[in-house]
Amino acid sequence: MGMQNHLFIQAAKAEHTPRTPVWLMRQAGRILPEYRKVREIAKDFKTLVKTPELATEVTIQPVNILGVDAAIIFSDILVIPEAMGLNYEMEENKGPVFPKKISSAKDLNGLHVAAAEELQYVLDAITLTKKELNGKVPLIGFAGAPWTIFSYMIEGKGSKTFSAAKKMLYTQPEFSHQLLEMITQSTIHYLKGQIQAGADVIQIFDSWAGILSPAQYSEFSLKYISKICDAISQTPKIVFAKGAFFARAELNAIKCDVVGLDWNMGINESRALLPDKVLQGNLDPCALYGSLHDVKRETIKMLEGFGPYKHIANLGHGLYPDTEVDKVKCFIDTIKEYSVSKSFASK
Ligand code: 1CP
Repeated sequence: MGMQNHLFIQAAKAEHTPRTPVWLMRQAGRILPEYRKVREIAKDFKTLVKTPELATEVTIQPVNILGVDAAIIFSDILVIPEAMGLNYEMEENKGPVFPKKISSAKDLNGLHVAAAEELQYVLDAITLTKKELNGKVPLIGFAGAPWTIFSYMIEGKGSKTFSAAKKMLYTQPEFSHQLLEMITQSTIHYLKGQIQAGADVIQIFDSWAGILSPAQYSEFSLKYISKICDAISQTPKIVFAKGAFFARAELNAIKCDVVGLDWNMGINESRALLPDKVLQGNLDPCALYGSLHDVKRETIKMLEGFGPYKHIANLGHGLYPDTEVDKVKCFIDTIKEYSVSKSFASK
């Protein structure tokens, strides 16, 4: 089955493309009224994630409605702790909560390294999505970075400071490494399973990278992301480490193809620190609150900053839920039109 739109995969492999490809983090399930309809049918988030037909439907919605150049499988990063033995609940309008959390080494007794088959519902959703996409655009598989997953397992929910998780790094470093290693091995199994099921590219989300010091980041996060990248060679890999501006030189040295930038990371500076990587990003999601005129101007500014080569257009973090659909379309259309009008192919 041939792929009709390879722009995203080509760009992820640092090949020249006729225009810059675009997709958005959190493009499924945040802003589309069509999503909310499916969500109502499913009743709750976890049922939606665990029903391949419904997960497939919401994965494909942004491809058809917004015209993005890649789909990302509808799931959550927190399926990994659940597969390891730590169940999560998704509270309406609040986010994830773990009824039990990990507080000490003895809690590791209830956990195991997950096998890919324990997340068969995600793998089935990937297989079905690939079939339904029928080669229209590539499909991105994903997982949380071990540090970000660790943070939720220790805190039991989201946090502004993640101070309980950080306390663990300071007070129980050995135990922290033990748990991070279990998450890493589970994630390797899971991502390999996703690739076998049909994922064309994988992205690792380190959403809470920016709350660690540079030294802690190397020791407790990057080391494990690097292990995952070393273990996976079948597809291009994207690493998005939100807030880890201080780790860009080190990110250049790990075995990934693409590095996601947030809006605090300057483009020229990032090019200099990441000469071997394709860059993804990095418009501030809040820029989409502006008028259509403003969105267009900010998007063009971003495109001019990156230039035509080694760039995948995206936001600097996930879309916010109250973003208007026409602003998102304007962002996407501006990228598609701009690239063509500038004859990127001749560069
Ligand atoms: O009921 C609902 O619809 C709940 C909202 C929701 C959705 C749609 C959550 C709860 N997760 C998701 C899906 C999701 N999560 C995807 C699907 C594909 C896509 O649209 O991109 C992806 C890639 C994620 C990844 C995810 N989940 C991250 C990493 C990306 C990021 O934004 O930093 C994180 C940190 C989570 C945890 C999570 N899940 C949901 C919420 C509200 C949160 C954040 C909680 C917090 O602030 O700590």
